[in-house]
Amino acid sequence: MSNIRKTSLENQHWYFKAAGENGWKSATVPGCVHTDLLEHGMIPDPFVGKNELDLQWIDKQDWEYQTTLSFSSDWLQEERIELTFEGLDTYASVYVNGEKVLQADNMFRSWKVDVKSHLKVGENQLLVYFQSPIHHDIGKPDQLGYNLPADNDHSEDGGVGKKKLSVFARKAPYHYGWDWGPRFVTSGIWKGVYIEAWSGAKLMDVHMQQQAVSFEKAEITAAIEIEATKETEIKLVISDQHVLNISKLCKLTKGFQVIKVPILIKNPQLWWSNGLGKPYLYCFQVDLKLNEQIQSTRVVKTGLRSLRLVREDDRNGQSFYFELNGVPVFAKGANHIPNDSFQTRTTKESYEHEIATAAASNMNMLRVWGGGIYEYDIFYELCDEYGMLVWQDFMFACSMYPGDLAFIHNVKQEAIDNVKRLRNYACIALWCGNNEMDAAWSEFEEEAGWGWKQRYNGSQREEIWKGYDEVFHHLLPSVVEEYDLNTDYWPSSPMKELSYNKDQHATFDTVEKGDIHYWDVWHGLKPIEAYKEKVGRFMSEYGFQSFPEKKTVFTYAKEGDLALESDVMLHHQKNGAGNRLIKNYMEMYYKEPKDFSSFLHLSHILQADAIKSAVEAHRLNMPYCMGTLYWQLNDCWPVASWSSMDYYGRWKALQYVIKDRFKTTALIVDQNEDSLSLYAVSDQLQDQEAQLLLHVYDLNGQLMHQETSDVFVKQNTSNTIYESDIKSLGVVGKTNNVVLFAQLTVDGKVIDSVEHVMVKPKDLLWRDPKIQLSYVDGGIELESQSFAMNVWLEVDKEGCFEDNNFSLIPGIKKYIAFTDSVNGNIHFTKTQDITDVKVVSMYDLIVQ
Ligand code: BMA
Repeated sequence: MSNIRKTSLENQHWYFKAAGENGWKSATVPGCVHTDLLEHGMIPDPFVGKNELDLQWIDKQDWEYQTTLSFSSDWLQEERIELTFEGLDTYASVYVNGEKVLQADNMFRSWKVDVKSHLKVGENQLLVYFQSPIHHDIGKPDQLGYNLPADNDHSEDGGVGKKKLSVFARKAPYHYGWDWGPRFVTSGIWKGVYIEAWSGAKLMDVHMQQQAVSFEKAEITAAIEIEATKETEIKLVISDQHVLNISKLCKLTKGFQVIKVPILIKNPQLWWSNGLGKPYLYCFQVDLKLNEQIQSTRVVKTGLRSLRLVREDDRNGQSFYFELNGVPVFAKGANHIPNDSFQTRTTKESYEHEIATAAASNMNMLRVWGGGIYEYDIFYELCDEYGMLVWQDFMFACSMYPGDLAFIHNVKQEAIDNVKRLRNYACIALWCGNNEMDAAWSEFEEEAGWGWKQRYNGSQREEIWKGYDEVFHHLLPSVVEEYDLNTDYWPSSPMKELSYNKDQHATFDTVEKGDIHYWDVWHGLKPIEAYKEKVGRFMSEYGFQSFPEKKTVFTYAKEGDLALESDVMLHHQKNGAGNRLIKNYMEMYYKEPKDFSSFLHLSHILQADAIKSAVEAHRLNMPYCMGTLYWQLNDCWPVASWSSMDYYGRWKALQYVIKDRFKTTALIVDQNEDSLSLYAVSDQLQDQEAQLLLHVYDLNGQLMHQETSDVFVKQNTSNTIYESDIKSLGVVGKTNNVVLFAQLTVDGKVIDSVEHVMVKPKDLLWRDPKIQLSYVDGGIELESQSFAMNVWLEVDKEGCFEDNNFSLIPGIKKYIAFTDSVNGNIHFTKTQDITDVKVVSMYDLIVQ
């Protein structure tokens, strides 16, 4: 028990109203005005139909939130009484008993203010006044003399014409709209708020700096920040859940100080990313004792590991990979966006569902993309627990920002706050300055980029780049260096290297260095096969859209809206060309879908097939390529998007394909014009002696060709284990009627198996597979009479199957378990009873 008095202001009565109006109504804190209005039935559901467009008035309005605080005289006798807002969205004035105590202007900062002199015994009023972010910033483009580029800012939907205001507010960029997100410019107390009263001394922060970590020892420095109201003697006690127990007597001076305590842990249990080992967590506790009594306590839960980004010249260019505890890690994962347009209503359970999904899908890295928020702590806690590395962007994306001193100062404080908050998490692998700004502006290569700089005259261009250079090449790296020295910084994603010449900028073609966002498939309309040609050192973005499943579509659309180009379907598609692109790509690869429902379903298959091609190309090029993060894991509302899991956490076909293709050892088929290769890609840290079995069947299940061989699968790399020309498989002239089945076994245990068809799905000789389904041991068993592709299981219960969107070869039965995903509990070891499972396959979706 510490002597610090702390009271959270979250569990008390808050009220809100539009400024200048009467009638306070109850409010939820943390929360935001949109969700409070919704709670009172004052607005319709923002996600339904085109309601978004009717709710744009909310951000043109100022809002007030208030509550009452009661204090006893004991509280008021303490020397310090500090009010902390962990987050205010965004332009907020805070008043205590009518007196202004704080002016906030950055959603991403936390604010602490001493309010002792404003408080009285008994009831006190706390009021937060939010100025409309739109009114606050509307004059800024004119002041600047030009509009800054911000292509995703849906200013016109917001009724402010071409004025891109998102860049002026240090507020989640996606609130202003994105190519997968609606425009809801929120206001509110979006994170925790509390009051602490104390006297003497208090721990302000503890940073467990991991100086050097190896299998033998962990050398750590606990950097302990303390604030003291007077000179005093204290004792610091540092312990963990094992034997660590260090005491240190210290003399404090009045004010702020940092005390550093070295810690040595012998033979530490290391933290490993998912797939490589256990993500072991230490629980360090620091107690500050005054007169042998605990005055203040901080707990830091973290994993011990060495982690760095390795960029070294090699014969192919320059490496780009993460090394964890000395092991080069192939990063498998996705880009994460906020889980809700109103992020305050994302629950712990939905975060757990997301991270458990990532782990169950054999991922080991997520990128917290720069157009959203620095995530809540729970996100990183879960990443630590599940062994999920985090590539952390600073919150700047696809825009250029102002570079005036006030803005830069604000960004500096934001960076310090967030680096300090997140630096203890074991998962933090990289700090990255921004998303796509270096490539989009392309300062040193006139012809490249997104055509932004051409919109400005010489001095404007200079001014914009100067601001960029200051923030991303000076300010942010220096904050990382000062506050989180052991984590690497990368100025922009994607980028080749910081060279200050034309070699700096990544393009779709610069595959030898840095990271790449490859969008020539999808935005660039290239065929899916192009994924194979453009494999870089680290693929940090590439993506392919699909619609959400029908159940999800029905949360925003009515039966009558179910048409590709209906107003409502188009409204829930924020990428202008999106619906058409899906249709065009679909025509390239598949037969015509039977009806609209089949079209929705086929869009999942298309997306899954596309991303599968990309992931396989990336993995089989290991160790040249050492990372693949597809765009995007999740959604912030129900929408057609690049996500593999929709707003409700429902797995699309892609999620299952990812789970399968990200297996620790994966068997990959690579077919070219007239040859075929098989790869065993291993992320395992031991070599494996394996057996490869290869069968070719006709679509009725008749075996046409078989081979077996012993193969050696070298650890942590991609191995070519089979090469053949198609001729020798005996399938020439019959490729539309065959399926290749390959299986890798180690000591009799199947490590991976794949089914591969040799022509585009639309060219296959389709016949009714007549799938039979039976319920066994709580799971289900399936078999088919002829080859079935994209077999899809559906049940009227939220949860995930162990596998889905799979193939069935006649004669080979498949057993599938189901897990409900309550509390993110995605475990397939113990299956749960299900009944009424519906099964369809590609055959049922297409016109014969
Ligand atoms: C990348 C991302 C996002 C965007 C996605 C799809 O550019 O960084 O900005 O949503 O592509 O267009």
